[in-house]
Amino acid sequence: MTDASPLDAAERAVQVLGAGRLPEEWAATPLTVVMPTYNEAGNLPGMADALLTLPLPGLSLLVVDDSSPDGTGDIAEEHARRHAETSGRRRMSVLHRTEKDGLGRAYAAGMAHAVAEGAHYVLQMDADGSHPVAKVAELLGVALATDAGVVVGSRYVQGGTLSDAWGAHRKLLSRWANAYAGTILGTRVRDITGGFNLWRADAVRAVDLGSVDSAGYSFQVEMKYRAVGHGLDVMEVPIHFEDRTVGESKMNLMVQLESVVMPWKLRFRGAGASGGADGARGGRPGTRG
Ligand SMILES: Nc1nc2c(ncn2[C@@H]2O[C@H](COP(=O)(O)OP(=O)(O)O)[C@@H](O)[C@H]2O)c(=O)[nH]1
Ligand SMILES: [Mg+2]
Repeated sequence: MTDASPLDAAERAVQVLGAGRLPEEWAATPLTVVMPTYNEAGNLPGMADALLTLPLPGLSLLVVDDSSPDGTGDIAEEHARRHAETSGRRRMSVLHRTEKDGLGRAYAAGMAHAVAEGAHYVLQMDADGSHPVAKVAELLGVALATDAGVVVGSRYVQGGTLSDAWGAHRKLLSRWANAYAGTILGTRVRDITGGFNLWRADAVRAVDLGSVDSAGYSFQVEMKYRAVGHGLDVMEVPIHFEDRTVGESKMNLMVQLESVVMPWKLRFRGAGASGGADGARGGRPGTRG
């Protein structure tokens, strides 16, 4: 990892991952999955079980619930009690917040908490099954094998795909929203709006969560823009993005408006993005996009 270029390291990572399992010492890396929930009672238990049965003993799950009226917070709490500790770290815990305060605020609180508790890596992940559990080890492996501060589970690099349940119109809208933010901000991160992102702890500290402006979904864009501005390497690994089958999307007009305005705000404020898009790498690990 020290004497090879990031490119060689990424190629090695892909070889290791091709074996289907991370080496033991990598699998034990303290990794916290931060999962914001609002009315995800039908999704959360299955997601938690899928994550906690991965061959990743270092993985902990932190649910950030905004007092969901459907009782997601209590269900998560009960589930957490059933999962035992490993080597002193709780496998699952819940951060309860008093009111619905937006996806971005929930992530900021959860990621700060995870890093303060000693996580070496933090993974952002939705509770609705859109993000593939089977890719978690690969994201971690790529992060460990390279200098990447952020590894993006990407819908928009070669090999990335969108749910077949999405019609052409919705796919186009998603692509357009991604291109909109990326073009205004001049970044080469291909999936800048995506929400399945692995962060190295020092990268989380570098972006300074306390000063993040976005309350809602534009958090994803703002965080990656900040990462690039701080000179962190951003790598993208292709994923298949599934449509949610249970529960409802929390996307609303306010959230959409914030996402339209935020790229302009960030661009004109600078947001410490002096490095522009340099440092962003697209494509499979080992390729430059
Ligand atoms: N804690 C919290 N979680 C939220 C909030 N808004 C959305 N979420 C969660 O964020 C994730 C993504 O939201 P989702 O509605 O699936 O967004 P979509 O995929 O863009 O339609 C899900 O796990 C939601 O439950 C919020 O205000 N607070
Ligand atoms: Mg969703």
